[in-house]
Amino acid sequence: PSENDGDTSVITDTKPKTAKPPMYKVLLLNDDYTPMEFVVHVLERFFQIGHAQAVEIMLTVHKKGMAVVGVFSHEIAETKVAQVMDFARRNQHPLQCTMEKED
Ligand code: TYC
Repeated sequence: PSENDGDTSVITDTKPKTAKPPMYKVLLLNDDYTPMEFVVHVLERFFQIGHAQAVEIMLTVHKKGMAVVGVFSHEIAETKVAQVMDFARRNQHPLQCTMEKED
């Protein structure tokens, strides 16, 4: 058309070529038996969290029942959960770690 009046064919919507992959929260759960120092050690060792922040997160879990310790790709989150669960079991502590898809 020589004029563009009323032309509704102009495309303004763009489709992303690559969708961003979903991210997963890794959660640490409270229990009555796992020593506080063990939880702090887990946070330092598997999540590269500094001592002061590790103590803070551990106390949040202790008081509130759970806390998000990090957000990762599905593969990394699965690895973290497996590492924590294996380390807890090997040390005979009931510490539970799980993952949940982010909204
Ligand atoms: N509640 C535990 C205690 O009093 C400490 C604890 C904190 C356990 C965090 C698990 O994810 C946890 N010894």
